[in-house]
Amino acid sequence: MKYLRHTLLILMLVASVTLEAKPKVRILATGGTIAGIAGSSTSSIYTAGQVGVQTLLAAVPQIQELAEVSGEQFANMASQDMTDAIWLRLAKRINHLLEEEDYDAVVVTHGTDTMEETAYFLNLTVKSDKPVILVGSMRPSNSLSADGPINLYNAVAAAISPDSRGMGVLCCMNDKLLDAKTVIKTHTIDSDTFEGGPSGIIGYVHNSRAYYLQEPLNKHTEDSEFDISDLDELPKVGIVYGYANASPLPMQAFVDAGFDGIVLAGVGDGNFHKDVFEVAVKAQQKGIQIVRSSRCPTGPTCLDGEVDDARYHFVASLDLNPQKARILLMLALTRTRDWQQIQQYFKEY
Ligand code: DAS
Repeated sequence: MKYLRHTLLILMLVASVTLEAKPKVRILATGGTIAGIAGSSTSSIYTAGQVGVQTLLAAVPQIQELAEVSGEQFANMASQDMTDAIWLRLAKRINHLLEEEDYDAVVVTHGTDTMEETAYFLNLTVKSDKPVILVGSMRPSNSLSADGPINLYNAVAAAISPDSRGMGVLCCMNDKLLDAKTVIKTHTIDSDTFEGGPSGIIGYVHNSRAYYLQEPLNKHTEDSEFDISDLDELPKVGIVYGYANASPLPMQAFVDAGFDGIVLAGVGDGNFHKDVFEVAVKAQQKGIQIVRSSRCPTGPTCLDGEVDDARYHFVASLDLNPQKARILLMLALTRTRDWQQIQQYFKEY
């Protein structure tokens, strides 16, 4: 009898250790190529946002060894159709999952076309230091050597890695971890398309673990002062592309449409054609905030380079490209119209 009691005690101890609670990870599926279907396994002609979250999870059963993973079909779209309204709903859902439903991390499956923008928007609006990781793929789900399954597995592996906490919102693609501020899609079709700009990748995933090389320098997530909890819409901000002999019509159209802000994807260090410049000065005088950014893929848009920003009350985007400058300007305009305070936000975020 004594032997039986000892054996039972040992079995219970072993069971308690092996059944140690796994981290709870929620997968929010929004569509993209990772959920895309091509005409055949070797075709690159496909439709994004066709496969449901449960199918995505079924393709990677190994994920269940990492964490207690559950899926939620948040949307199923091509991310070129992403909207500000969906961003607001997504940020609120993530905040609720992390703060009210006590999930340990959230992974968002997403199209690659606007993944960098969604990541940066969430970087400024998620109010938790728990990992939030966006993941996609460059090949459709039924492709020969589809990259979605391993990307999804790696994203969950990174999401449960203790070192991922406090890193801000990340993207996980092709074994790389990229931070929300610097991540950029650099190639239209290459599976290694995501890069981290001049500062490079923030880390990588190898053998089911995340390894970090650096930390974000900018404010993000729970240190962010932007609160979207009571917002149902965002200020209207458009982007105007700069080029030789540029027409002022696009910028004038935004002014006439009553936009709250306009970002210029300028040439060089955020410069614009004199005809466009005239419209920008008048727009700023009407209270439409102008932000100078650049079409150059790397390098800062500096304050007072060839443009006297202080004189015209323009803001320089510093290290943010046009698509991310638009996001920060939208959120800044939910708090202030003061150009100097907005410029300070561009220094901090
Ligand atoms: N159109 C692309 C998108 O949904 C497909 C992809 O690359 O995910 O972003």
